[in-house]
Amino acid sequence: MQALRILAKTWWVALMVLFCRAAAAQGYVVKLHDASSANAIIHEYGIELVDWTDPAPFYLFSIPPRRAGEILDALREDWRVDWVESELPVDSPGANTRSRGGTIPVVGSRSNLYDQNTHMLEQIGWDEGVALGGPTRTRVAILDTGIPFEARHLWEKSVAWLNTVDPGSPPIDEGNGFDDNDNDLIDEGLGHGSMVAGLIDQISPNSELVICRIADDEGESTSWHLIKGLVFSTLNEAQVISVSLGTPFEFRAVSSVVQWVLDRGVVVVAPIGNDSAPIALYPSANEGALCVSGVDDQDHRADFSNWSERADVSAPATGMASLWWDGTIGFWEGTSFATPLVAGTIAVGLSYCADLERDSLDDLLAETGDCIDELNPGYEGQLGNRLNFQRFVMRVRDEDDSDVVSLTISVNPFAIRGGTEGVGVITLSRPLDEALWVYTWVDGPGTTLGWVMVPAGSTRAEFPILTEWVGDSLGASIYVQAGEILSTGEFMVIP
Ligand SMILES: [Ca+2]
Ligand SMILES: [Ca+2]
Ligand SMILES: [Ca+2]
Repeated sequence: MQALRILAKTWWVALMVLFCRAAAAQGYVVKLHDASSANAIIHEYGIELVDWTDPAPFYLFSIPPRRAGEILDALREDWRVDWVESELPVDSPGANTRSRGGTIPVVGSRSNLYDQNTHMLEQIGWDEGVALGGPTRTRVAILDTGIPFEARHLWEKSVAWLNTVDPGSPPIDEGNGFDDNDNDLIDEGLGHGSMVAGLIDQISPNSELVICRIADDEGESTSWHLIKGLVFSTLNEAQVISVSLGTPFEFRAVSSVVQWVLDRGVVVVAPIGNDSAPIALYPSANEGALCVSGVDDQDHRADFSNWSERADVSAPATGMASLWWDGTIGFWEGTSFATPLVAGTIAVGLSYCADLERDSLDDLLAETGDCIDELNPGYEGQLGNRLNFQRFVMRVRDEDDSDVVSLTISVNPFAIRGGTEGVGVITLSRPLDEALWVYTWVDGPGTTLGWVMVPAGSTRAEFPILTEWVGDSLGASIYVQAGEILSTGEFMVIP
């Protein structure tokens, strides 16, 4: 009897939930011509304003279903409304591809990841000296499922964060153990954002981060969450946005907000999709966005990657390791993970030349990439050239016409791994005709290390450092005549 009662009660609750769902007001995304008309619209139509993006002109209204038809017709005719569209789903293309976590701890030390990814890094021509060398730090936004709670090194680089899945909480990549979307996969999006963030951090270790958790643990998001993340990242001065989400349909909300972001000089990088089909998902297919296709470790199209003439560039999408949500190493495949390789490469490029012309980025990626058409018969011109990190960054650096030389100092992440010595790296913003002596210190300008010479025609010098300096600040300065400092750089030595 008890069991029956519980069953009956459960059945009644389930029916109520279904009923409430059916009756629940639907969200509509609206773009207004003028923000000042929002209040008048709410009152005139008797609808609820759920959320908005000041100063961007996007609004989320809630409209009761029984009046939706009539109100939508009127809104579409309203001269104050640019367009109105239902809040629509946008998902992580990776969420249903093969994934697994690992057992190798990676938090606190990137070197395990570099070891795992040796082939991938060689394939794209990555170079750590170049990656660490730009004189400015680029700000990269990651729109995904968040980052691991344990990843202190990423939180320390994060200058702003947003969580639209669980508003008010930090954007932690975590799962609830339930199959919320009823597809027989539990938390299939979990770890997706950690993987993307880990790859950005490997490719572009000096970048600052803006972290937006806009997709849930099932890898699901909506056009409104995407709007929130893109606007937030732009307002927080992200220069590059890596967004590993996609939909096969062209939504006005997505096209419109992507254009709003591009108009502000921000670079949007997105995956082509994993359907093994001749289509590019949006936002990668949006005009002005950079569309990334996926190749395997031999530069053949990854068997799941889509292809399209919209593809701007291809990058490895298989067999790479990154950060997993629980702080170990994760392995996952998908164009979602080719995307951060491109976003990270552009971030390094911008660290050498922050005012690079954004409109020509697709041409620069094509021009500096490696042609893989011969390896991919039948897909010629539909994957893009394969990303070449070093050639791209060097080409961007040549665009920088500033005369002043500046320096950065960093620690080679390959070098500090349990031994007693590491390698400090000094990189100049441009080569000089004569050798340059750079003054170095540790622990504030307290302890002089000595002078390090950057040879004529070179931009780089290395010097030994001790692991007992972990936690200390390592610094370098270029002096000009009369002891005046022209440029100085500092770097915290972390394990
Ligand atoms: Ca699921
Ligand atoms: Ca879940
Ligand atoms: Ca494009």
